[in-house]
Amino acid sequence: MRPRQIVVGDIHGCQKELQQLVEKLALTAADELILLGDLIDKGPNSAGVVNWLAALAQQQPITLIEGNHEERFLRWYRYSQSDPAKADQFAPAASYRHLLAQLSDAARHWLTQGQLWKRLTGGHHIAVHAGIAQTMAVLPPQHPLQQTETAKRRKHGYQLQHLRYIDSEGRSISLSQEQPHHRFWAEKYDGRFGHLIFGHQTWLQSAEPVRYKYATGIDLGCVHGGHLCALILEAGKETSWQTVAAAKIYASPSRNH
Ligand SMILES: [Mn+2]
Repeated sequence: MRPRQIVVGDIHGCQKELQQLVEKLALTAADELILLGDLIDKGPNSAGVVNWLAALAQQQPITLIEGNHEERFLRWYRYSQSDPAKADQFAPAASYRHLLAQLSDAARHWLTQGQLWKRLTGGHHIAVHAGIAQTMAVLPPQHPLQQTETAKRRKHGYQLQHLRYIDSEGRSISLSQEQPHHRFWAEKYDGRFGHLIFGHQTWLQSAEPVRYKYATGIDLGCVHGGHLCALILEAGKETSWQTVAAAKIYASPSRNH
């Protein structure tokens, strides 16, 4: 069998479904897992997911794309080392402390090794957590939120982790500013960087990948009682996909961010 690149959507602490999915995939040592981010928060066992994946990464190539939930947790973690008063102002500081306490040293380190995007074999597909607005001319650096980068490039990195809706000029709209005439970014994306495989935006009503002309969404809302989805590529071409249905509804979909 040829080595596969297997892109996995938002896990959000759903360890049981993740393990079922990986079992279904029957990985060989040459297969690479590419996790689209948002491994943590909302669901039943964030620490279990990260500990398990960090251990799996010892025997399997795994690429972690950093989602907005990892970005926020890691921001809190850095403050907890340098400025505890500021860390305490984070809304979920108590749950972050609990998560940190449950992570193995190896898992905590592994979680800091994420990247903003990855170009897959063959060069045609890019894995990204949220999306890319049509106004972006150059991809930001692959490694997130380095303070040495210019503010503009850091902003672009942030967009890759958060983007949902855009205005008529293609500019990113924050979740609270969203209007009915704004469009989902993938409807307008022109393929300039290749075909994007993305998570972040939940399609609870779909049991299969959601297709746009130049983008494919695979967050099927496992934590909200939907499915955990994996898109499978060989030699740079999509060959199939796999899903596992959630065992239950772990979190209300109304808080979809
Ligand atoms: Mn997200």
